[in-house]
Amino acid sequence: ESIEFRRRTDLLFGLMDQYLKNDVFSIQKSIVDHVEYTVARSRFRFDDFEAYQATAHSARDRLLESWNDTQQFFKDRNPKRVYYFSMEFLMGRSLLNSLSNLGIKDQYAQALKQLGFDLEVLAEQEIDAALGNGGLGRLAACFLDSFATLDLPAWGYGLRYQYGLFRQNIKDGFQLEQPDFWLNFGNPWEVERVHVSYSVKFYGRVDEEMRNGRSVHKWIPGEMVEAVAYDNPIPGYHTSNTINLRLWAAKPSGGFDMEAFNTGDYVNAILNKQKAEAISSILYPDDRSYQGKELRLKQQYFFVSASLQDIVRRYKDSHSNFEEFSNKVALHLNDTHPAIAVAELMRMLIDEEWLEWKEAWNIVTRVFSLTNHTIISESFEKWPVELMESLLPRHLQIIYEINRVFLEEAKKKVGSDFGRLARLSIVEEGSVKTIRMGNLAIVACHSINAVSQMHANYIKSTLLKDFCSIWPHKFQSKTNGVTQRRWLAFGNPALGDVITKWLGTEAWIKDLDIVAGLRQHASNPQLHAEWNQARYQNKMRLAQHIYNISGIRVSVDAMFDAQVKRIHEYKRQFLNLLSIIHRYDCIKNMAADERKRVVPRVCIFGGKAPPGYEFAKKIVKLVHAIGEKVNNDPEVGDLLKVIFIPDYNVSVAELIIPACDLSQHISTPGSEASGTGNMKFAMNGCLILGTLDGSNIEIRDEIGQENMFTFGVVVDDVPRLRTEHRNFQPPREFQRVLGMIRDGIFGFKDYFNALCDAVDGETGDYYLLGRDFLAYLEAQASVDTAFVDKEKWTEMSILSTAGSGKFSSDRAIREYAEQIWRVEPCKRPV
Ligand code: 6GP
Repeated sequence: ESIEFRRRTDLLFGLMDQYLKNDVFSIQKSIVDHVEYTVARSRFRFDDFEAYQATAHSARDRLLESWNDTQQFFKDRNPKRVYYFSMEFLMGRSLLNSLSNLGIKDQYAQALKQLGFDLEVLAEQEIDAALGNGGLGRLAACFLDSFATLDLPAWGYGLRYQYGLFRQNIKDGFQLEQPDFWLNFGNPWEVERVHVSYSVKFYGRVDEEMRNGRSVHKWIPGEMVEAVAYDNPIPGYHTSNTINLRLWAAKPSGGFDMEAFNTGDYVNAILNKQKAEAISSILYPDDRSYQGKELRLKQQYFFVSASLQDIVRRYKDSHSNFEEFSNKVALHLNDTHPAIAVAELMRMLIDEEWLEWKEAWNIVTRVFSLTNHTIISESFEKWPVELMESLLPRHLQIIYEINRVFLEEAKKKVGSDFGRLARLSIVEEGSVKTIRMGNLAIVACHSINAVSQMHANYIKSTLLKDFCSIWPHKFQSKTNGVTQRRWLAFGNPALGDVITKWLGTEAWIKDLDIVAGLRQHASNPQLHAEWNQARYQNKMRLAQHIYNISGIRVSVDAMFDAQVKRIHEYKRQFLNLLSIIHRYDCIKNMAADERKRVVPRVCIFGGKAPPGYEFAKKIVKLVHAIGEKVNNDPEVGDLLKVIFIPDYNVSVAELIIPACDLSQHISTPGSEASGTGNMKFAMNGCLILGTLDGSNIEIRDEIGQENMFTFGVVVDDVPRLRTEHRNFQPPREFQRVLGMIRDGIFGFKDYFNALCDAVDGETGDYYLLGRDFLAYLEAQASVDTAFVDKEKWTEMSILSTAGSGKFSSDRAIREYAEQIWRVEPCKRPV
């Protein structure tokens, strides 16, 4: 047998080209081979899309080599691993990012050029992977990039939705949602692992029996669904590590439901099984509002259960008991969406691994940690007890027991302050009894972190106050960050080259703090020239895109001013629009020679409104209505343009962010937990107009107050100002612009009434637009003044980039690794 084994091994070695070669010729060969054998076209005739597919497959081959070796290396070393659980990963495109991280982009560009293709053009063929809504999902994607780049033994776990975030179509200025069936043309960036699959149970009943003098619970499920793994390799930058994002897809399970097959209703039995696939079919499109829908809880449990089974199996490969579990495993919950994992791990340890309650709880409380991403208490998920009892009967029992033990403990600390105990309780009494997933997670996690300093302070004194008073040590702040690779180095190569030249090194791509070195050159005219040249190129590219989608020509000499993000009342796109109306009104009332002094602006909006959110949808329409009026007014010309860029997503962001002079982050203080768009813009030398909310405050501290435009009320005053609303008389300017909307200057006047009522009606301007209006106009005026002084502006722009070192996700992930997960790098040698 051993001779046979040797013979086979020798044969395999002989067959293997140790590693794929990355010279131009080998790359060309691999691309045309994929054209012929994967895409199944003739190598003599293929179009851009087919060329993209073949190129992607060729890149994938290289990713897989690195992926296999990294996983094998992790297996051999067996370090503590961190598993990042997230319902959302907003990845965007992969081709350029993968090639750049692998360090083979130039070779690919050259290889394709000789074949008659342009890599950048092919890259545009790729459909975004939009498995997320916005902030939280994009943060998860940036974190994966940093995990890999920092050589951390990390895995991402999530759901492989068949429909990503809806596509936003605009018809007559209204948003229409269209399904994003992104897998239609196949997805070269994933590997289906048919053999990595687990059964996930739902419904049914729990039987209790005695075994060896101990009462044991047996969950008899009413439904079973298979979770099949799809692996997505995530390469790090300039490292040989490639980590894994494992997404689960639901498939009908075999072997179950046999009874149904005997009833004679064969066809319906099969159709019913087919319904299982619905679990992973669609991403819920409302960020931070939940509707208590059964399917959503099913999704959450489905991916959590499969992931934990996978993790426990991996652990058991090298351990015979659970003593080492918390030294080998860190489980991170990206918001409370995966919080059912707490109960599921308890269930597995007790019901399947026979641990005692105390032992199991000891493990659970050492492995879990949580990030909270929001300030609004409504977005803390709650599940009706009735729903949980039917879907996850055993988990409900476990949650009750966790709560009972916890409240006993809590009583020792807070005495019989029943109001407080009721707020701490995982179970909320009321007309509908619910399970508070936030409380469940907080009770179980050893660390709960906010996403900016301000967010941490704020929730500690509001939402989490009661918990904070009993467990102050559990709460931390980890300011968000973004990957400078996707968002600066690869997304804005023109500026990236200038930065590299002036710093004399590319090292900033892995260590963003180094960009501080630009400060010493901030007033150098030569740098100014190169800086503006790079930014000009980007503006041209965006102007072309705007022309392509709208037929509107914008002047690249105008200030490009963007507010791009999900549309929400608290983000105050409406405030921006009201100031645009004010600007328009001023221009209209000016004499011709006065107009010469107006600083021309292109106001750019982008963002999706949650499908059921009327307010946000009206905002989309209002942007279009104002644009329609302003853009066609010959008296206004280039002085003001209002542009809505439809279907804002990661790749559209990559186009907009490098091209803007100004970006707006103007939420009411105390409502944006952090924000990450602000960081991306600042890194790219775009100045920020913002309120003192979320991470704007830290950006100001890093970049300097003098290089930013801040305005408005401060967070501590917000509650008081809200209650004093009745005595507040909004300024004349504010009333005038609202009047213009109400009078139908932009048409659709009845339709927009609801927007105006929200800020000047009796119910009272909750987000304080009226309060902030004059301060905002003043800030806008100083933006204009600054823009006229080109030298000053360029210096501010350079200093923005120079001050953005802290906002790299590498810094954030390093802090998480050291202070929360206690995991260390595990770098595969080349
Ligand atoms: C967002 C926050 O709104 C944003 O401020 C933050 O930057 C981002 O998370 C990343 O931390 N929250 C969400 O996207 C969300 O769905 C439940 O919260």
